[in-house]
Amino acid sequence: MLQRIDHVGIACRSLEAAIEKYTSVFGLSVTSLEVNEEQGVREAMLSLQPGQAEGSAGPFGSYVQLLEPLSEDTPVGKFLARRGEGIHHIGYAVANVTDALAAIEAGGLVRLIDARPRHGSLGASIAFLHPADLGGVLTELVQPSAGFPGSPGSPGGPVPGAASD
Ligand code: MC0
Repeated sequence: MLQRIDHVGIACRSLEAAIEKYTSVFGLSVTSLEVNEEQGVREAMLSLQPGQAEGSAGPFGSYVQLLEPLSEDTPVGKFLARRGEGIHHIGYAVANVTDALAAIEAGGLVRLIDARPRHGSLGASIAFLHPADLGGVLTELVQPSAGFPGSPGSPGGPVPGAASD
């Protein structure tokens, strides 16, 4: 079911400072900068594929995702207050997030945070699984957008089956 690590989500207090560090120390480039109101974050995706032009990581790239909370009363804001900066979650690519959620729910071992897919970075369709059932690791399922950078179409468009509320 899990195909690869799509991204590692890192909670930070200042998105600009974190971007500066990851670009200057590691030479990473910023693929996207987005505000996700539903998730309460400003976030940047930095491609881990060296030597590629910005925005062209393609469907098999993986990313560092830097997350700054929009307010204290958000998942990342509460995480920062409780634990400080650090790894917030791991996102795994799946072929179909709706199917993956159904299979995990049927297995009965892990609670779903999201019963239905939601909108994520780069136009992906995403859903979270509860960290209490996965050894303390907040886990995200990621179905990359068909309009992923490097493939036909454009990122950020509507995600089939994604919840709008
Ligand atoms: C909280 N806890 C975590 C955690 N956040 N454990 C591991 N990893 C995390 N990231 C633990 C706390 O330590 C605490 O454990 C317990 O969960 C309750 O903490 P809380 O602060 O009271 O938080 P809750 O219960 O209100 O919510 C926790 C929950 C929430 C994981 C359900 O953060 C959530 O719904 N997260 C999914 C959405 C999300 O994280 N969005 C931001 C990234 P103890 O043992 O002390 O009780 S959005 C994103 O990344 C998008 C843009 C994308 O990738 O495309």
